[in-house]
Amino acid sequence: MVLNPSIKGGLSEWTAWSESEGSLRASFDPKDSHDSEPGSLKIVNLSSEKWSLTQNELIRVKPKEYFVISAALKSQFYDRKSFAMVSLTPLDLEFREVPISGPPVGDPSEPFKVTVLKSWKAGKLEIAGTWDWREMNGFFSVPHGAYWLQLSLRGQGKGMVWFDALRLKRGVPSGVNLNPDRSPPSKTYPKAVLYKRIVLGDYAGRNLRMGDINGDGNVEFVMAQKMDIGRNEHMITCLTAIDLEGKILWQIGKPDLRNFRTTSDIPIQVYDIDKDGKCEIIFCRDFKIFIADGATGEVRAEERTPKSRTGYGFGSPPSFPETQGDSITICNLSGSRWPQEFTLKDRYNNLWAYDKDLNQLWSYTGRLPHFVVPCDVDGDGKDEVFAGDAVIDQDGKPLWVINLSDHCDSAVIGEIDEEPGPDLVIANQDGGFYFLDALTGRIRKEWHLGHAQGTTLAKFRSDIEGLQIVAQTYWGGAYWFMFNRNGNMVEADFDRVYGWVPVNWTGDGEELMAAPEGLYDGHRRLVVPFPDYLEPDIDVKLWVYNICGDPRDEVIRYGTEHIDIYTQSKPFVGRKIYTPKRKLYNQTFYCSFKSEPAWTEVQK
Ligand SMILES: [Ca+2]
Ligand SMILES: [Ca+2]
Ligand SMILES: [Ca+2]
Ligand SMILES: [Ca+2]
Repeated sequence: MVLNPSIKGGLSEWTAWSESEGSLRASFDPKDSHDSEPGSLKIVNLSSEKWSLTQNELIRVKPKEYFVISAALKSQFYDRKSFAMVSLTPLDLEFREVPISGPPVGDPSEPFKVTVLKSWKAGKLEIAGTWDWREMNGFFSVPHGAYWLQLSLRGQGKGMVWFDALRLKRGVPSGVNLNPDRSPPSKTYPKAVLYKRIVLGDYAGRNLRMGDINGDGNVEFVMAQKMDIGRNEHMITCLTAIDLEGKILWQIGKPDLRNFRTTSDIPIQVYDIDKDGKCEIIFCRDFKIFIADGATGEVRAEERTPKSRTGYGFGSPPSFPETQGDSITICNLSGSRWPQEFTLKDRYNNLWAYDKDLNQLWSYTGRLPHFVVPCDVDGDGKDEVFAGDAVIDQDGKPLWVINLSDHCDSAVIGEIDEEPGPDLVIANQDGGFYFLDALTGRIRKEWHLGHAQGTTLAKFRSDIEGLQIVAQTYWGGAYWFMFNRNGNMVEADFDRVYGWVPVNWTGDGEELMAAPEGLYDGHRRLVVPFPDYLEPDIDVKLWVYNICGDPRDEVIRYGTEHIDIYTQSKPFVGRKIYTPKRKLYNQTFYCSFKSEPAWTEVQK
């Protein structure tokens, strides 16, 4: 079936609605067209309110049917909060909207699991800012319980938007595999063995950081608790450092299990900023930035956090004169031999850069993501910082700014496609997944698949050229996708997600994906189940680190009461072992995970 709604033939088939009476103008624009037929539908909205045009006829569908939706959109909006979209709403047999329920199976890429995932977010093509015609494509599976789809064009804010070449087609994009591989894997995997089980005390927190904080060659854990303050801010209440035996090394603040939960990142990283072999603790608390000695927790340096700024007003307005900080990212702005700077951000408007002595270097105001991504994009040895809507040079000046609908949940920058030069992949919530040239911001490909939440870059499949991108959606449908290096979809799963943390389990160059119950390969097969795991039903989180034995990863699985560390049952055999390049010190809940190929000769 091809549905080609008559958006050129007048408005008799649509019902118009506007929150602000008399502010909506919808008309046929004879002069502007994207496809070979003349004209397009032009909508002018004169108010900052919401509007919609809903197609009178419903589209008959069955649950689990696959559709590709495509359209060309062009926009001219006057502020950064305005947007428009093509939208499909799933309806049940009684014409009520079908809610999407959870919890998602697998690591959902949020720090929490919920049972209701709210309204369906797939089947939407969103645009914001000012753009010439952009072809936009989406792919979806009709949600369980939905028998009708209602098509609408909707938006909010002052400006103009044009729609053309709207198509809805039953089917699957070419080259996409929908089903997990049922055949046995062609290789055998070392089994997972429980290396350590740490029973946590009243200091347990959803936020876990790792690093060698005392220079004894072993990794330690720092757990953070926090409480909500103000409108959308949070404050670290307690930091506790424990060793691999679960012994408390030091504690800052007062532990309280009521402060376990968190729904976002918090401003703390564990990182050796002076390169003396012992990690420092860089964190915010009580409206101050601290650098504390990792071995003792004693404060070495402190500075007041920056003055609050409303910026473009995304999220809630600031509650306090100074920012409390949302996340900290280590970066190399000075081009030194190791990264010695960091950025601090608020939600979701401002970013401040600091050196290791807590001098503020610059600040930026834009549409901030959850967690910025540092990477040397222009090849001068100094990091640029991707700040959600811009790549910012090391001196604070943007190389480019882009205006996409919604905000960035996660992103990765790396050598992804075949053309030399870094590429950027953005998961921009309801706005979609984007593949861009990192140096110019040019969009090479975009996919509209739901609430784009996670992007991971790693080598998951030896049968696919280059690295793969694993992507997840969350709100309104937890779906999982794999893309090849050209941004073409190769795998899709609308029933579950598998996790986003890559695991170098075998050392043979192919990584696995960490899920709460074990490790999946790039064909969605559970190849390494975790033995004896506890807390099966709650939202455990996963991370990787080389904690013991050879350079292969151990998997850290942590919940409310335990940290479990899994290692391999067998030693590595071979002449060279996979040791991918990562920045594990920049830890976030928001799946900006990059694992790039590197190998180490095994010493005889
Ligand atoms: Ca240590
Ligand atoms: Ca140090
Ligand atoms: Ca650079
Ligand atoms: Ca290891």
